[in-house]
Amino acid sequence: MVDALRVIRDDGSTDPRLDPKLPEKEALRLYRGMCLQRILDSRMLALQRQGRIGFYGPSLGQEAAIVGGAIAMQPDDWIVPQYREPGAALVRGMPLKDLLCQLIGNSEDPVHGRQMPCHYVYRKGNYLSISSPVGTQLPHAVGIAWAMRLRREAHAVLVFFGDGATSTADFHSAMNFAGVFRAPVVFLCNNNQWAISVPVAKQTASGTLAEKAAAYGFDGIRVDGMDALAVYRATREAADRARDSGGPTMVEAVTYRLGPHSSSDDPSRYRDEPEVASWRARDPLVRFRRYLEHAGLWDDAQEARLEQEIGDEITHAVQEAERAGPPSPDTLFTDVYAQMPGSLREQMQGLGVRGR
Ligand SMILES: Cc1ncc(C[n+]2csc(CCOP(=O)(O)OP(=O)(O)O)c2C)c(N)n1
Ligand SMILES: [Mg+2]
Repeated sequence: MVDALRVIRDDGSTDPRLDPKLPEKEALRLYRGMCLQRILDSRMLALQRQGRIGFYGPSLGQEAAIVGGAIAMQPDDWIVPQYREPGAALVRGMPLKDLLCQLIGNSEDPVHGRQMPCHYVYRKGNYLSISSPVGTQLPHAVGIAWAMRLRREAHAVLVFFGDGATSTADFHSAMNFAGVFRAPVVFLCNNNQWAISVPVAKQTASGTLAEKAAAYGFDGIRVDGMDALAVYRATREAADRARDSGGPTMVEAVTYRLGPHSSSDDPSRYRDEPEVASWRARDPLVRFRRYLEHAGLWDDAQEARLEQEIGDEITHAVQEAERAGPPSPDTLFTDVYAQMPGSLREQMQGLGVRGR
């Protein structure tokens, strides 16, 4: 494997030349965000199996590459997700209940039950709606970044995508436009080794994904995606440069999808357990916990308290969300036209609902 930037060593100490020196509060916020995403995943997969939500895309193994990247951005920056980053929205302040209501698609779902399940959005946190078609979020992110340049706003955009997305035409269009127009974007590629059942070796003939950036005229950097501080450092530097008119950067986080692609997938049908086990041994939560312990910031009692707290928060959010009823039928018609056309009004009346 080509060397990737790494900050946290096996014993929890850090490379002093690379350590971003996170303040204690930030380090704990990052760890909490990763633990929340981990626990949320197992709870949501269980809810899906019980038929209480329709669909879920977990991110087991990718917590550092997601939360480490999100936390490196400023609140006025934008985050453009693929579909595995609830941790990035939650760390920006998205209420868990809003996420749960979207997963159920009920009357309190911020998008009124109209999106596909597990396609949440957090407008207040500048977190764009999820893109299911692989790669389509990349030109959207570059568009937002270009708008920032035109408005002379010194912000940046962080866009998440997978190794599979690097094979799409949208990846090329987005990288090319961003390079030519120096759009303030950080392209964070979560190379989790698989695109459902297609391994990364069948996705590209390039040695790395990061090196693709060179063809578009900007830097690509490869980081250990199981190391939250490495992802944080690279993303932070790239975002600072972007805000400072230095143009885009691609960050390839080398990571692994330890779980299924989604609640509809069974990875044992296409990959071998020894491969999974070798990556499980590099668990990003264990690595970061070792760092916290080494710095004297964490112990077993704090870990137990955090797990309990997160578990209770999720239970509470599920209870609250399950109390809301289904969306009212008039939401089939609202929010589309400023002036509802007569044909729609007729259908709405036919359904026996009143317009708003
Ligand atoms: C344009 C398009 N083609 C195919 C699919 C089906 N599909 C959904 S996710 C996925 C794999 C994407 O892999 P990757 O980009 O590596 O992201 P990961 O799921 O590994 O995070 C595919 C092929 C799709 N959603 N959109
Ligand atoms: Mg992938």
